Amino acid sequence: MLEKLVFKRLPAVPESEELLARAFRRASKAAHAIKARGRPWEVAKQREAERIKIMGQIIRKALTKIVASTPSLSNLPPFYKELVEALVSIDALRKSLGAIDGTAKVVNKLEREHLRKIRAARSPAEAAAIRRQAYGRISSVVRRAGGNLIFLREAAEKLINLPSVYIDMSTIVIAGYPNVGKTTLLRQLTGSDPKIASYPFTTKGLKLGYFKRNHIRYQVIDTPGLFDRPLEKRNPIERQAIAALRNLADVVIFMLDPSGTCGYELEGQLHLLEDVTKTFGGIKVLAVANKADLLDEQQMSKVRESCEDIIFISAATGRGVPELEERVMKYLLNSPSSA
Ligand SMILES: Nc1nc2c(ncn2[C@@H]2O[C@H](COP(=O)(O)OP(=O)(O)OP(=O)(O)O)[C@@H](O)[C@H]2O)c(=O)[nH]1
Ligand SMILES: [Mg+2]
Repeated sequence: MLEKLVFKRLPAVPESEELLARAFRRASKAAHAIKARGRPWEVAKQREAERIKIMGQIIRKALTKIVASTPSLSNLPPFYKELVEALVSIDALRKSLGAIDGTAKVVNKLEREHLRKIRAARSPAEAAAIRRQAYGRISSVVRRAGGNLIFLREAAEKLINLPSVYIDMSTIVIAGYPNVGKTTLLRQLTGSDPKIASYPFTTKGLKLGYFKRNHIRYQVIDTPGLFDRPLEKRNPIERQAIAALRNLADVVIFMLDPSGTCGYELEGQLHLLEDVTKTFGGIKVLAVANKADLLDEQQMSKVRESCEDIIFISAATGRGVPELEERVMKYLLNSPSSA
């Protein structure tokens, strides 16, 4: 079963002043629309009541919509959980959503409380004073939630750009140091076309591509460059790569650049390879040396010394890529998860 997961249905989160301005505007419009029937001061009272009702309603609706349209955090598949954690922190997200939910409830309470008072008001002036008091109290409650609204808005902006992945599709993850040619290989394997550049950190999020073999689709995930360092030192961009490796990879293409044109020594790259192989114990890691078009005999034998199984390719020219693909397919077709 294929399951494509998306974060595309996130709410547009307004800032507190924006929300208040919208509520004031709508409330005043609604009050004017009331037909003048009955004694003038009864009409005035009705108008004040309408303003409180509509103001409260607009705010409550906006706030509960934010909470309701955020995907349930407890039911997220592990990959997305790790991704959300890396980018925004699940705990902070939960707290903010809780606070917004609480604000909606307080607004509801204030609305009802002041509507009751308006009903008992004895003059238009008194009704207007009560309405002003309601506006003031509701406004300050909404302003107090302003920080949470900004946090949720920024979180939504980050999450909405997350890729949709097929959780259950056979998946190849390309990993390695920055600037070694990972994205160039994604393009060779799948024809997808994300940005490639001659400097590190070009890829800042996960990039996806697909290819078909014998009517079966395979998912290829290109990841941001990783350095050789412990997880707790990794930044949110690197942690997306880790989330893909840990949760989605059936096989990893670990790319080395022995030419040094990436800007990093081979030693650090080999150490990262060892670390990735150890950390994700159950997953097959294929070591690939890229930029073969630039390598001399000495550079090649230096890599062979450290990894006997190394596959030489040139992602840029395509040399060696079909052989790499064969190795990947052979592994995927024989792996237990392909059953
Ligand atoms: N000569 C040569 N250059 C290559 C080869 N593969 C990639 N490059 C170049 O290496 C540079 C980096 O390529 P990318 O594919 O962006 O590398 P990346 O690993 O995705 O980089 P980040 O996303 O920054 O981690 C680009 O200038 C590519 O054109 C290759 O096989 N041979
Ligand atoms: Mg890249």
